[in-house]
Amino acid sequence: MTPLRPPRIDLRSDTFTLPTPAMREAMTSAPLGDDVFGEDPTVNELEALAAATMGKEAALFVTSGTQGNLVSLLAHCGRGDEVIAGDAAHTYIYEQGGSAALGGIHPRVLPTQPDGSLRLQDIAAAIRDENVHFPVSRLVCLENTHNRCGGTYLTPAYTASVVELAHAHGLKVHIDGARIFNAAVAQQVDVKALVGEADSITFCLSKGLSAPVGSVVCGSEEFIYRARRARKVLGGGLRQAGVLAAAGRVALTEMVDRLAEDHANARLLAEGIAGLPGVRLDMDTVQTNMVIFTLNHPTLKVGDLVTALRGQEVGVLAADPRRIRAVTHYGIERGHIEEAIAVFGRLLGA
Ligand code: TLP
Repeated sequence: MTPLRPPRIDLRSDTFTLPTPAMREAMTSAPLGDDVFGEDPTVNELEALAAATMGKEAALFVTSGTQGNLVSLLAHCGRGDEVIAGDAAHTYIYEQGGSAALGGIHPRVLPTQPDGSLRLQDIAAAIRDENVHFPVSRLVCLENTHNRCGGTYLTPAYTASVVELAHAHGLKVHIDGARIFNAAVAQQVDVKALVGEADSITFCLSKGLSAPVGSVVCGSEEFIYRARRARKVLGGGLRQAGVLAAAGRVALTEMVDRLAEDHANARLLAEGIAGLPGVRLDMDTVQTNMVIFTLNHPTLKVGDLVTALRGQEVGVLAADPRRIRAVTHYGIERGHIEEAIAVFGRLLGA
């Protein structure tokens, strides 16, 4: 098998970011211990920093965004409980239905709006009354920024209104905030305002923030205790995880503000390709570090264009059979975007 080689201009995802020199340095010198026993000082430090950053009591370092969402759902819900989520949510589409498969949690999906939100009236209508026939409505799950909607963000006011509605009916709220810092930087608000009174949040260190591995779940002490138990049964109890947490600490302290560059580059890319033959791109969706467009070209299908771009050292992903996604991140400079726009232009016959 030919070994896989990444494209030089890799816009497939911000998960492809490599650790910074400061992260590598921090990883080699981090004090370590056994984290299953709570004795890794670097993990403890990262968790305390993450909790304070999100305005929550406690935090838990986990291996990935998928694991963070799963342990959160397992900590909030029991078997037969129901989670209300969008039909385009990452937790619903891309996480193997883990909460149903492993936790017996029933998904109740609502139409995801083009901006990534769920309509308040849809949520209200989905909350079930007490009835022997029904599952128990337990949790609402939001996603900020929204992956399949093209990196659109939710505002503090919207999130607060969902939390208010959910809490009034005794439901909890979890935020899949894999890219919550992109949402904060784009809106120039403190990330705490985006989390507000939501009961839990997962955010990723290994996407735009460029750490090699890891995500963090934040919530109350009591919630994090249950999430920690769920992580252990999933085999996610790591030992000297401080080597990873050290990079995560650098991610949180040094890599947030520069996300604005990624947003400017995404905008540049979107403006550069929006007028090309076959490209249908709604500029209103280009709010953070993603560009998603529909391809309706006379000769090229999505798969053809993805392959042809790859042949010219530009990596993108098919979001679905009709749409292509490009993501900007650390390591992608303005010059790369200009090159990518030129390649798009040549291939689409502009
Ligand atoms: N998303 C990945 C892959 O699914 C394709 C990507 O490249 O965008 N929540 C959201 C909103 C996400 O976008 C992702 C990753 C996750 C959760 C899961 O994170 P990981 O990959 O760390 O399990």
